[in-house]
Amino acid sequence: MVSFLKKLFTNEFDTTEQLPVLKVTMLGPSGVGKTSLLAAMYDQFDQISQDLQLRAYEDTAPILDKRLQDLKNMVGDSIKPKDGIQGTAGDEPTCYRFQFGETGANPELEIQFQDYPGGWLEKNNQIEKVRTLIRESAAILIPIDAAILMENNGEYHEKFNQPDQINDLLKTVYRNLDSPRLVILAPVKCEKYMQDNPAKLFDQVKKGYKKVLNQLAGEKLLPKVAVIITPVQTVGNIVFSRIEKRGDNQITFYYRKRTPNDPYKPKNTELPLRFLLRFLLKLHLDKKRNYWIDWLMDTFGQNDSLRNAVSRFSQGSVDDIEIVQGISLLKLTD
Ligand SMILES: Nc1nc2c(ncn2[C@@H]2O[C@H](COP(=O)(O)OP(=O)(O)OP(=O)(O)O)[C@@H](O)[C@H]2O)c(=O)[nH]1
Ligand SMILES: [Mg+2]
Repeated sequence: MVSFLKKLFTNEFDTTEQLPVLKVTMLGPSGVGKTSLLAAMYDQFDQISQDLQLRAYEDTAPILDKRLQDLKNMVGDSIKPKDGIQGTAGDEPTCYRFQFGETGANPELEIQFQDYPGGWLEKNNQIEKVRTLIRESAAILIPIDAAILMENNGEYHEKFNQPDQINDLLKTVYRNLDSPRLVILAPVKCEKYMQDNPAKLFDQVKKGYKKVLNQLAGEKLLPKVAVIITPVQTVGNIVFSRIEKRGDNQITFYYRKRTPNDPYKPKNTELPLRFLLRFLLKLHLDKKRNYWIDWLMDTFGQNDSLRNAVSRFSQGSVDDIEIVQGISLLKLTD
């Protein structure tokens, strides 16, 4: 029903007007859950904010609706995530486009999420495309496969979450940064750990991404880069169960339902977006101006009602997040 309504509204809401564009890159190797996270964020947004709306453009809605259906189907009897969903394919990054604005008013902003096949991180001829995406993006969203991070003392973390490759990428792209950026570390597939011991999950993220965090906390980047950790439960009620190893390279992580009748019940899927908007609003309030933000901030600046709606949304409950650095880039009140 919701997706039907979304489609209906998508058509109505579209305008031909050119909106200011804000780009966000999904960054991470194949299979961590980039596309699924995006679909889950989109699905839950309506239910979380009454004042604000995020509408997928016509070309975006069907792909994400399909992915959502796949996620919801995971709450079936047997769960074997590595089999379930097809990875992102193609030679060009997929750009998911959304119009963002106040409910009942014209959209004010286009938010573009850039998604690409995670395999590109391992291909020399494609890595330049990923660098360009990051360079053009105000924020990057790094989904982390939490089971891989946490289980077997993180034995598979380097190999499958590839923190070193991410570190190398940021080293090149974030050199001489000319505008503030937001880095969101988002553990997914984290249902079990958020239930058992959230503090341990946060700790492991900081250990597993130590080089990245050290780099971003360097003298030059510290004032310009905000870093947050926000675990997102994209499915809810599906928890890690076991690892199966066949030969050296065939490793499968299995998940199970907590109890047989547990429903699809995502949690905290709106947090990344909440912080993204908070980051933008803060930039506006600080009047930190630069080439791409200029245009964008004019939007917030001229529209008090939108600014207030964003401010309300972005200050909602924030128990399950940690601001690692850059609180001054995110703090709205003293
Ligand atoms: N248990 C569980 N599995 C998930 C979750 N999110 C994604 N998955 C599974 O993880 C696999 C990879 O998810 P994708 O979203 O396709 O990952 P991706 O990063 O976009 O992968 P590429 O497109 O290949 O780069 C899929 O089989 C999903 O079913 C989650 O929250 N919990
Ligand atoms: Mg994908």
